[in-house]
Amino acid sequence: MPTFNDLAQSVISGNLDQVTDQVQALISSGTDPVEIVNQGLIAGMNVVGVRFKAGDMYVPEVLMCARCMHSGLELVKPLLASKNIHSKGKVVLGTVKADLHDIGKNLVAMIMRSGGFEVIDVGIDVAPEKFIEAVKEHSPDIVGMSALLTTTMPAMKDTIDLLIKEGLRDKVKVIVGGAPVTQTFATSIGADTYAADAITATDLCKELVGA
Ligand code: B1M
Repeated sequence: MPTFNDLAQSVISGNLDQVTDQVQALISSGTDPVEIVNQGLIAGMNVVGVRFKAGDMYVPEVLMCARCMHSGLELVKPLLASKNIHSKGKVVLGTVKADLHDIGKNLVAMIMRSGGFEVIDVGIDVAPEKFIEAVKEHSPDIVGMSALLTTTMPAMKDTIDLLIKEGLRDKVKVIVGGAPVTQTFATSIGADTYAADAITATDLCKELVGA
């Protein structure tokens, strides 16, 4: 059976077949899907992040790693989803305007669903107006925003400001996250809460809806 380290290495090398085989082997052996994600897939992606920053990896290679991450997540998705059936609340979730990073957001969606939330995933590059449309259409309990770029973090504030302008701010709680986001930033833009990872995000959402 592959180790978590084997899986992380396969993500780092962008080897899609190997990632698929290893995730399937770990699932078949009864390994906790949350551990497969955290200790295998995310651990690999963390190394990719460090190498990308250092200039040791380039965008096409990172995209291969991202593809591996997506495929791995897709395989564990049904296991996470089947963990809970009663809806604890509704979350509209998206990556903010001009930001195309979706791995973390997809992971947050998956863990929230496994925690019993109904998640309406509005995708990437979501303009404030599109968040508002989704709030009007779905009446969620929570709006969740993800940003991975320092340049796109201000779009979180723009979205909260538009919620206020549209008279919707009191009707929803707002949670923000993503690598460059901090509690201080979240407080400064008027979000209700900030989470550093998907599991904390899910726990905090439960607190926000009193579940
Ligand atoms: Co980009 N990228 N990228 N990238 N990329 C970063 C973010 C960067 C930090 C890399 C670096 O330089 N070290 C850097 C940002 C610098 C900055 O702004 N400070 C960067 C850059 C510069 C760029 C481009 C501008 C590069 C270029 O083109 N020159 C470009 C921008 C494109 C755009 O968005 N407009 C770009 C492009 C890309 C790819 C397309 C190649 C690819 C994205 C593929 C995809 O998402 N489909 C990519 C990737 C993969 C990364 C890194 C390497 C990995 C991100 C990731 O998926 N991590 C990233 C480096 C890094 O973050 N260290 C980097 C794994 C994921 C599980 O973690 O998303 O942080 P994360 O999610 C976490 C938590 O943050 C949290 O939960 C998750 C874990 O449990 N979380 C939330 C996330 N959202 C949350 C929401 C919540 C709560 C928690 O509540 C709602």
